[in-house]
Parts: sequence; C-alpha cells; structure tokens
Amino acid sequence: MKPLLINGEWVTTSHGMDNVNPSDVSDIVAVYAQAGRAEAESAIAAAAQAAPDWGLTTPQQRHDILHAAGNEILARKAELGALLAREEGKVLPEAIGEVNRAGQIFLFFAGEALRQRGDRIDSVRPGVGIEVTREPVGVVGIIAPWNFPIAIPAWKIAPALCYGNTVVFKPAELVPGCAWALTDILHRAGVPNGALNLVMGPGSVVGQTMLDDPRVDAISFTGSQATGARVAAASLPHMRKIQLEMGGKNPLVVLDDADLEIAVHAALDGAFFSTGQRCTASSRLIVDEGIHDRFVAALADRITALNVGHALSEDTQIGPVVDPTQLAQDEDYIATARAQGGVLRAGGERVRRETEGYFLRPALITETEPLMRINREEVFGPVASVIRVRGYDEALSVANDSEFGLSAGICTTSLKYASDFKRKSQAGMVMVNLPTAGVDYHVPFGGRKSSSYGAREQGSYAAEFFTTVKTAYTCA
Ligand code: UN1
Repeated sequence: MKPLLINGEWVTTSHGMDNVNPSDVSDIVAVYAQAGRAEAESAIAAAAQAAPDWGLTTPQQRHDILHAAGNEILARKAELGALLAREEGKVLPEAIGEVNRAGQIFLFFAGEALRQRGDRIDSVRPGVGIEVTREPVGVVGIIAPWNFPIAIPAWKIAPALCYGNTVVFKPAELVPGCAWALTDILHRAGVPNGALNLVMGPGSVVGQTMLDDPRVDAISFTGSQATGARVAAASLPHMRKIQLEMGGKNPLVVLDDADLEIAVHAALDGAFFSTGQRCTASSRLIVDEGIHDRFVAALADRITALNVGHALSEDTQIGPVVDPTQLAQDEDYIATARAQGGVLRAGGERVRRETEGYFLRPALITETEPLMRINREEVFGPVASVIRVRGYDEALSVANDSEFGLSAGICTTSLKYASDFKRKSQAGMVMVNLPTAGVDYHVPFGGRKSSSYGAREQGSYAAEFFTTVKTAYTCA
C-alpha cells in the first residue's frame, strides 16, 4: 500500500483504495492509503509547526528544492506520463505534455523564489520611510481535481512552497498515483518535515477536516461549483483566504470569415482532447450562419474518424472517460439535449475495445438554443453543442450569456472582430484562432463570474494568493 506523508514520515493506514485504470478496469495501478480525520489533523498540526521555520528559509534554499524537483519531474516525464495516462485516461502524448508542464512550473517558481522583492516608498510625513513586503500566508490546504493529476497540484504546491507556506495536499480520490509520485519527489528534493504533507482520502473526511480547522490559513481549490461553494461557506467563519477554480461553459465563436481548417481544429482540440474533461473545454460552439453547415460537416467527419480507445495504445487520440459516474453524466446530458430538440450529429455512442473501459465517442449536438440545459451547465466530458447565430454582435452576446466566465475563443480573420471580442468577452482568458483550452504555465490562469473566486493562479500573479502584504513604517 502506498502511504500518506505526514511530518516527513510515510504513514500507512488500515484503509486502502484501489487506483483503477479507466482504459482497463481489470488493471489496478496500486493501492493507496486513505487518511481519516486523525491523520488529516496530524498533517495540519505538522504543517502549522513547520510554517515559521519554512517561512524564514532563504530564497536560495527554496529555489534549490523547487529546482531539483522540477528537474526530476522532467527527467522522468515518460515514466510519469505513463502513470498519468494509466490512472486518469489521458492519451500518452497529452499525459507526457502535462508532466512536462508540471516540471516547467517547478522551474518557474524556483526562479520566482529568487525574484521576490518589495517597494520602498517615502511617507507623506517628513522623516518617515515605508517598506512594502510580502510574507507567507501560513498553512495552505490544497484540494486538487482528477483531470490534471500532476499539473494542477504542481501549480498550487510550487507557488505555495516558493513563497514560504507549508502545505496539506489532498489529491482527488481517482488519481493518487501522480500525487504520490510528486510528493515523493519533493520530499527527496529536501522539503523539510511538515512543510509538505500528503493526505489521500475522501473529501467528506479529509477535505472537511481541512475546512473545519482554524490552523489552515488558506485553501486553494479546483473542482466543482458545488464543492467550491462549500469551501467558501466553511472558510468565511475563519476569515480564511480562498482561491476557487470551478466550472466553465466556454464559448468558441466561429465567424463567417474564419479559416475553416483553423476553426475545425480549434473546436476538435478544445472540445474533445483530454476527453473533453477540462474546465477550459470549448463546449459551446457559436457558429455564424454562412459557415455553419461547412463547419459542422467538417467537424462531424473529424469526430467520426477519431480513434477512441486505451490511453496507452499508440494510435489512440481520445482516451476513456474517467469513471462510470462521469460516463453516466455525459450520456445523460446527450439524452437531455436531444429531448430538448438538439440533433446528435456525430458520435455520442459507447465504443467497445479489447479491454473493458469507459470509452465514449465525442458527441456533437447541433440545432441547439442558448437556453437549453446543454448550453447552460458544464458536462465535463467529450460533448459539444452548436448554436447557430447571425453575425458578430449576436455571437458576442450569446458567448457572454452564461453564468460562467473562464475562457472564451473566437475564430476570425478580422482584426476588428478579434480586437472587439478580446475587449468585450466576459471571460478571464480569451483566445483568438486557438482552442479555449490549453494554457501556458507562466501567465495568470482564472476566470470571472461563477467560474473562479479569489486571486489568479500561475505566473508571478500567484503571489497575490500565496503571500500577504506588510506595510512597515520607520521614523528615522
Ligand atoms: C488547460 O486548459 O490547459 O481543471 C488547463 C481544469 C483547469 C485547467 C485547464 N483548471 O481543467
């Protein structure tokens, strides 16, 4: 059984959970220890105890640890990519790409540790000087989702440690493998005892213990809207800092003047790669009437030709859905969309392969209206809907008509429309002639409206969440 890490010790428990391969349910990756309330509390206590010393380490010490971890992740990307593909179902090239991203994130924050600086400002009063500096927040609880098993933990843990915080890390129950490997790498890279703790286990136990404990100073969460709301409500009584990344219903606008090949590729990649299981997925395709039929026909052909199958097979382009619950949800949304008048134009059927896995051909649903459920709620699977519009103004207004505001894209050859869309889109991230998903690791990530709450993740903007500002006055 793979153990928890608490206060620098590997700890086994009486409960273990199987990590099942969604491409082949007879393949168990490994068994992972499950923390109960007691283990979660020990992890929080250890993080609280380690916080003062870790917060006072030199930038060089933090740089060296993050740098060593980043280098090891990059050196092992083929092996870790295979583990990721096996436990989550992302195809191997995407999985290796994600591991690469995680490694780069650690190298970026290794550099950030050396670039921390403050401001020196003259007071409005004579003889008084002011220094503005950043300090660690303290103990950070990290609650990660299953869809990016190594990159999301990396982009939360790396800045947390970089800016001098200690961490209690709860990975998603479906993907303990990458979480364990990452923790092992950081532990061996020299993170001191208690500064990083790994507690696998259910949200209702481990997550809840973190929410209830006043020693947890901040929580960075990525996951569903419903759980995000619980994190927020439970954190308010503690006046705890929170950073929430939740859902999306990301629009990809295709105007009549778009390059058809670019638009079809942006939709195919944005909606269906990573089996559509990205909060940034291009799930609402908003298509101008002049290009609509050509776009839909070309996209449907590409969907039909996609090779859906085992994530580790060389010719697979789309891996399995992550688990039976998610598969049932995807199929429910397809059925509801059809019942409300949508037309299933391509895909949407289960695919049989040699191994038993959760294989679903990506679904394209046309003739949908903005108010249908398929255009309001996040599916989190390989399901995209098409809304036909007349011209740019209608496209913009349909794109913004959502409770979400994570990412938005437009395919056009017009500088005028591209510029206007970048300005008026009510999303945190805007893409021109690109899929809405697939972001860089060194720039801010996050959205508006119900998609996100709190400061941005990633890049140097991560300092907003993972530090607190101090203004110090001196009268000489
Ligand atoms: C990406 O699109 O490259 O959970 C990243 C998610 C997002 C990350 C998406 N937080 O899907």
